[in-house]
Amino acid sequence: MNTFAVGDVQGCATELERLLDAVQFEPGTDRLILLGDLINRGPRSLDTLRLARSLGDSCLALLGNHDLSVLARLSMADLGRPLNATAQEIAAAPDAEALRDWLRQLPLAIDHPRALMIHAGLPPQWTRTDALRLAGEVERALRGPDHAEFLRQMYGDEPTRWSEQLSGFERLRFITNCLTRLRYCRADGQLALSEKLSPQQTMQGDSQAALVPWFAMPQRASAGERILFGHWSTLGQVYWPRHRVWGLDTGCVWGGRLTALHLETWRLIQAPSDGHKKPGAG
Ligand SMILES: [Mn+2]
Repeated sequence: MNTFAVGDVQGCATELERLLDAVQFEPGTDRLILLGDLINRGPRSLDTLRLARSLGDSCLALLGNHDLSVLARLSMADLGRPLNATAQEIAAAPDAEALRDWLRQLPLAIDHPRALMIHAGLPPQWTRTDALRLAGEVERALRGPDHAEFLRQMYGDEPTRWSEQLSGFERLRFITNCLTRLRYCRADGQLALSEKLSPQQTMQGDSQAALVPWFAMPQRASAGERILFGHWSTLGQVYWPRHRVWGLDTGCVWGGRLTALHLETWRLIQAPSDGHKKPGAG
């Protein structure tokens, strides 16, 4: 059995098919793990969802911020809010309900023997066990009867500091923001959710000096754990040996590459992008 963890596909189904061909992926024998942001931005979101779902137990997938955003839009459309192009395409499909239900039961963290897997990041206070337990709280909310209300309450950058005392939607929002959106923390351990630049860029300006990539935070409680994540296409480097983390979003939808990590050998396999979006185009 071969296990391949793949970074953000973002609707680039053609590149995903190319990558699966390149590794001679055998459904039923091999396993594909998608690190979130399966959809949005790219040209073939619906096909990406259908492909992932059609693989059954041979595909595990994480929820990313884009997947959650489409779920939220589909949910808010019931209130008359407009859909974006991806949500529209999914809503109009004959298998829309099945795809939406499939998305809604995806996890926010995967406890794999070879690594902890998340879409974005962890705050410095959480251990691996914390991350899995707290991801479970959001997963239960998404699968439960109040999922539409959770999706409506999900947006926002507050609170910025973790406390086990947080409760209700504030607690769920903090957990969701870490696992699906986080790139940087401030030196005092608060989340800095609006920062998207690469570490090289943030180190150039004084105003950004206090920002630290989440995985480089001193005394991070999850230090020592091997962690795989996506979400950060401007990172500029896949493997960070000092921190034992792999950032597998290599910007396929921006004209970069789609990257797979073979977990049995730690070998990287990449498929070139057909080139879809210019950075800044949404
Ligand atoms: Mn993302």
